[in-house]
Amino acid sequence: MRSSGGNVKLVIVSNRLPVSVVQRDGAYEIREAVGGLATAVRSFLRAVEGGKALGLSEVVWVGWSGLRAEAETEEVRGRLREMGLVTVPLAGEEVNLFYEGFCNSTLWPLFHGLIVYTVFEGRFWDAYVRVNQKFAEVVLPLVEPGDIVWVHDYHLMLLPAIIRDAAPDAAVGFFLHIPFPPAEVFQLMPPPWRSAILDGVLGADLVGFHVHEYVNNFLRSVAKFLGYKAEAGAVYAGRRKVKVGAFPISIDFDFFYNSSLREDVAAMIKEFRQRLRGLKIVFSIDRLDYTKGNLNRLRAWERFLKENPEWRGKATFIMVVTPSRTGVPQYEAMKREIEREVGRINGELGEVDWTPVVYIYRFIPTPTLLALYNVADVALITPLRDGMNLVAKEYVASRRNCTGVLILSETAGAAHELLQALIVNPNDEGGVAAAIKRALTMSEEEQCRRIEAMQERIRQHDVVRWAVDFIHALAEAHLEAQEAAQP
Ligand code: GDG
Repeated sequence: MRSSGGNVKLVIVSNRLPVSVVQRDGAYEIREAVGGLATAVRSFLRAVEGGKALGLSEVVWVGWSGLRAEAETEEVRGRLREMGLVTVPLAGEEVNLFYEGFCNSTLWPLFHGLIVYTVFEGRFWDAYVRVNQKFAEVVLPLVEPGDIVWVHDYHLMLLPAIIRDAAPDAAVGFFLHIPFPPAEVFQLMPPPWRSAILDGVLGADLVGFHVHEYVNNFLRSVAKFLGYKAEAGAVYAGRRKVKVGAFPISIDFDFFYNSSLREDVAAMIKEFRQRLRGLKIVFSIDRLDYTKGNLNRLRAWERFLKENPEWRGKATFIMVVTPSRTGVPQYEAMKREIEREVGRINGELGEVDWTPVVYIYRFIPTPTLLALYNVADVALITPLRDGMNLVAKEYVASRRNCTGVLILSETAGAAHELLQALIVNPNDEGGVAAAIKRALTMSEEEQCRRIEAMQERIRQHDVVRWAVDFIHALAEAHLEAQEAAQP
């Protein structure tokens, strides 16, 4: 990699661009995309002034726009290009088989350990191979020797090896935003696919995961299924050495910490407080997804209210669910089940002047989200499994007044860092109900002690540190690999 102040370009590659393009009444609207990856990488780029602060000459982001290829016009491509975004057009069939198929019906559930949801279909795999190749065809013409290519997430696990073969002088990094499962779970994947996936990822100079547990799972799979030597943060693949490490993703701490100082947010906080009339607020927000544990959460809330009737009328659970992956059948079914449960609980326990669960199913604007983080007395974050979970960090960072309690699943990556949260098992209904009670009755002194300690952790390990640490480690790994390749 060229050293500093030069003309090193950073090419970020992810399945989705950080914007969504939607077609409405013949016109195209470009909106910010929801989701952890887009939020994190966008915050990092904002903080480093689009890469200038790191001495990068240019940052280009390659991904799918969300439009079917048929609908993507030259005008849209031009508008995106001006924003540094290059699209990979996907045809309707590819969206079905690659995105909704292999990505969201095979890799997503398997990697989260939800084996019963996992579908293994040859035509999904074939589409995965084709689309990874298609991404390579868009990425490769942009890459010059010395550039950095940073490939993100489970949609593109074959891409690092394709890029390495065609552009050996580029530094290639891969980061997985979801858990890497234990080898016994990964073993369920048909052998030719699982070997191709591991070899694909190992095309990178550096492979990053959120926490050590995923690093170890990956190293075990590599040793078990490929027979490579894998130890102490590295894989020896023939003559190549690939570095593997933990890089916990994070948030723009100051953005959340300072949110209550913003006029628009402050006004909304005041309005919410008036409208909520002293009710204690328990809050959660997630994309609609079976990994996020909304049903378990609702049942734990119900159990809390049944076991502690004195809290009825005094606390409300605001559960925001953001539409996501609307084309995958399990998601539609889960939405219906959440709606049924919310209706049942409100019907059984509600009063004319009190609703046990306030359920919001739509995307909420960022200022509203910031205001909700500020008014929530408790954040109830109970995914069944989650790579990291940025919402937990955002809530903690928003609590400038040093109050608030975070209840967090032990099965979220964030639990490895946010040690002062009330840690629960999402399937332990009684344990979650007890944690809610403990949170609602915790002294302000204890709340502050816990919040401060967690804020310190996030302040020190923010999103810029995540990305900069990764990019520096990548530069080093690439240099080492180049030296090792010298005859
Ligand atoms: C994946 C991994 C990992 C959500 N709804 C709204 C909204 N959001 C924002 C949140 C947060 C982000 O989206 C969600 O991030 P998470 O990390 O919680 O979850 P995933 O989308 O599943 O992300 C995850 C992450 O990648 C990063 O590596 O942590 O484990 O699954 O920033 O605030 N934002 C607004 N309105 C919404 O309605 N404004």
